[in-house]
Amino acid sequence: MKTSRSRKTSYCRLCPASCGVLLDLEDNQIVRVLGDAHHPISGGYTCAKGRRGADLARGPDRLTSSLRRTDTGKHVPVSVPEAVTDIAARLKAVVDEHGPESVAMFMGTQQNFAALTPPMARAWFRGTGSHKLFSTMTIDQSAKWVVQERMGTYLGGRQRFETADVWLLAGTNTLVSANGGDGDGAVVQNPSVTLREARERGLRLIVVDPRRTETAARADLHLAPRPGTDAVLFAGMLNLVLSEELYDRDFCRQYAGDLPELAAAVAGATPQMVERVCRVPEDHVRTAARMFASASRGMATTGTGVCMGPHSNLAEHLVAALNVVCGRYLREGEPVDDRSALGRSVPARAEVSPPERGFETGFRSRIGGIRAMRGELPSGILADEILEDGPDRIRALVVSGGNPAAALPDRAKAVRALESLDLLVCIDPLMSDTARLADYVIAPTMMYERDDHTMLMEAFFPIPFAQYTSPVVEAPPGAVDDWRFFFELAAASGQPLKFAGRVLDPDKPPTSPEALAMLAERGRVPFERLRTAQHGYVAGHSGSVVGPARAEGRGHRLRLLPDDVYAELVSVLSESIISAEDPAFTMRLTVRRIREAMNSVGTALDGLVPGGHNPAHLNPEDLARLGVNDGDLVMVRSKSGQLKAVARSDRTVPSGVVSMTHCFGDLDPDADPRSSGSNVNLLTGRSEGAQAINAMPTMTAVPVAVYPLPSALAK
Ligand SMILES: Nc1nc2c(c(=O)[nH]1)N[C@H]1C(S)=C(S)[C@@H](COP(=O)(O)OP(=O)(O)OC[C@H]3O[C@@H](n4cnc5c(=O)[nH]c(N)nc54)[C@H](O)[C@@H]3O)O[C@H]1N2
Ligand SMILES: Nc1nc2c(c(=O)[nH]1)N[C@H]1C(S)=C(S)[C@@H](COP(=O)(O)OP(=O)(O)OC[C@H]3O[C@@H](n4cnc5c(=O)[nH]c(N)nc54)[C@H](O)[C@@H]3O)O[C@H]1N2
Ligand code: SF4
Ligand SMILES: [Mo]
Repeated sequence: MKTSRSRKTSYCRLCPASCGVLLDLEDNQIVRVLGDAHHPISGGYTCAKGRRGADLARGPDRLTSSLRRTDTGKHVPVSVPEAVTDIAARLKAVVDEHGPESVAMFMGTQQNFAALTPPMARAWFRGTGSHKLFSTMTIDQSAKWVVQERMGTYLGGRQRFETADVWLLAGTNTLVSANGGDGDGAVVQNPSVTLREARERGLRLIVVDPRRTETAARADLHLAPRPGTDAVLFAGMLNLVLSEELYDRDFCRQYAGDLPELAAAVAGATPQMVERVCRVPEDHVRTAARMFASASRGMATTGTGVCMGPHSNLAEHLVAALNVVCGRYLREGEPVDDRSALGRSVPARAEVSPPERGFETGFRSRIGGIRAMRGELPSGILADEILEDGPDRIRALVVSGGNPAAALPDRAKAVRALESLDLLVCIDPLMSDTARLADYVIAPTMMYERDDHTMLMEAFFPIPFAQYTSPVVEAPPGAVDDWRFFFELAAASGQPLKFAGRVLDPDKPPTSPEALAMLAERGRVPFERLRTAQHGYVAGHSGSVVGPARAEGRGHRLRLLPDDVYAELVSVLSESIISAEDPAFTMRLTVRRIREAMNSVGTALDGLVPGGHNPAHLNPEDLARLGVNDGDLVMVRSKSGQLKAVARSDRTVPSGVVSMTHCFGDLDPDADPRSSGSNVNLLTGRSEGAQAINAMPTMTAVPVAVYPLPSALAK
């Protein structure tokens, strides 16, 4: 029979970049993924994992039907309607006995790349009446939420990368992560070319990263602080900018509160002190502060390297304060930064929304009295919420597009918690670690099998842009769209489902395109035009400008130095905290990402990740000191635990640092790290400390010790 061949356009949904792709089909199977050269944003770029996107859907781990765990612990196929009926009944039993707070949901990274999943999952969850909502944001960059809650928000918008003459990237390796500062949308698509073009038009790049990353290698100035010392470094930068009067007086006068107090508080962070604590040469700190502050436009943005360290909330606050004192915001009359195309655009005003400190009033957990922020409890307390006795202990958990068994701090405890639940439901197309532990695994459609649009990713695009895609290939017959599972679960539980401003009729599910249209009805892109725009739709600038402050907003100021920030700053600058060394753990474990995997996605795909594992990257000098060769096994220990890993010699890593990526490793901690890698969260946990407010665990700059491991002990 003749092979039928065709080519379709779509976009990749493994990360926020949403690269345009061309899919070559043979007999209705995707045989090749290519970059779409006509795509207005990604311009033909794809990364290694994006090009394997179709293989993810076909690999041996792909679930073609949902699964139920039997009494013997074996997973057997179950139809979605049967699973929904059972799950609804079991949730009801839990709620009848223990109340609604015993039900929880964990929202993972991959649920965000299907436009319908987050709103529908949240709509189901709201109907349960529980407050136990968790997401990866609180094991990622929730320091950014904390900053807004304590500092307030300037409503005029931020200066953009596209028109900047300086940019500072701290703790983000955007050439690999396509991140550039979560939600800041700097250098996301086609990062290498985007960065090169920016530098060609004169942008000066400062990178703050202990490692000489791919991004740092492109910088005009690379500061390589000792891991975990960002708070001191940024206090030092602020000190220089304020004492040398390089700050924006006009912006500060109108919008900043506590400026003299901040100046006094950072006065002790002299360049000499920064050099001592951070090991960044004095003159580099001076050059960085002057380069940043004397340029006219551009921000400092951060990634996980700052937001996962000790004192992450303080460090992030100081970075934000640097942007404020340099006035890196849009003023009245400037064109707005309006990248919403399908989403609703919010008018920009030259006004401050004062800090709300929502973490002081949200739902209070019995674990450490931690409170919800923005409707979520921090994932750092999820395991305790399940394990610790109490009337509202979590007994049923629904995991949507996440893999908490691999991603949560203190892996051993996280796994114990997930195993101890009365009911664990995991919606995942692959047999993840979490799926292995689940009572029900719901098999959803994967990216090229569903209708979708880019509404939730607009903040990551450089211009107002939207794309729609229909399913390109058929889903396995047993798979269900994620959103449809939540719709059916709400219906089976008799819960109202509020979605896109209306209550949906449980007997009349919308089609996916109908639901996508509902979501986008307040946007400015006509839905029918969107659906026919093959390479996406460039919406053009709205023409709006930043409006004046309203009368009631004129007195509001950004709080640069609230009392709790002040107290932490004083104690950090008193030095003893940051430089205190435990002689047993003198090295520092740091976070990193790799091109070939997106958290756990791709880690198990044959031939994608080199060697199939995540090595412990170490400086060659450290390897020599340990008597270890590249490829040998090492043991890494922290106060919280230990792991075995394959050592990799890497000159980009400074001496004294172990750089490892996350979401690898078998559930069995004794498995050979050469085959499936090592789970870094065996090293994180309570003994490494957690932030007040958001219970953010320390996941970078973790004190560790490294030992050679004879191969005989590998097993
Ligand atoms: N290819 C790929 N892309 C991804 C992901 C992935 O797994 N793979 N994950 C996605 C997700 S979920 C996220 S949250 C984003 C994260 O995006 P990024 O935050 O950009 O993540 P990384 O590339 O790990 O960059 C973190 C950098 O911080 C540095 N660092 C470590 N410790 C410190 C420190 O104490 N101080 C400073 N200043 N720097 C430090 C590390 O050396 C590293 O280069 O990436 C997203 N994109
Ligand atoms: N030690 C340490 N721990 C970390 C980090 C670190 O740097 N160091 N990083 C943290 C960060 S930033 C994050 S964001 C978290 C990541 O934590 P998670 O988001 O929990 O982890 P992922 O591996 O991204 O989980 C995504 C899951 O979704 C599944 N999936 C793929 N496509 C679909 C789909 O279409 N529908 C559904 N329903 N599921 C799908 C995948 O198979 C995978 O199991 O880890 C955190 N943990
Ligand atoms: S950067 Fe890679 S994973 Fe992200 S959307 Fe583009 S091709 Fe997909
Ligand atoms: Mo993340």
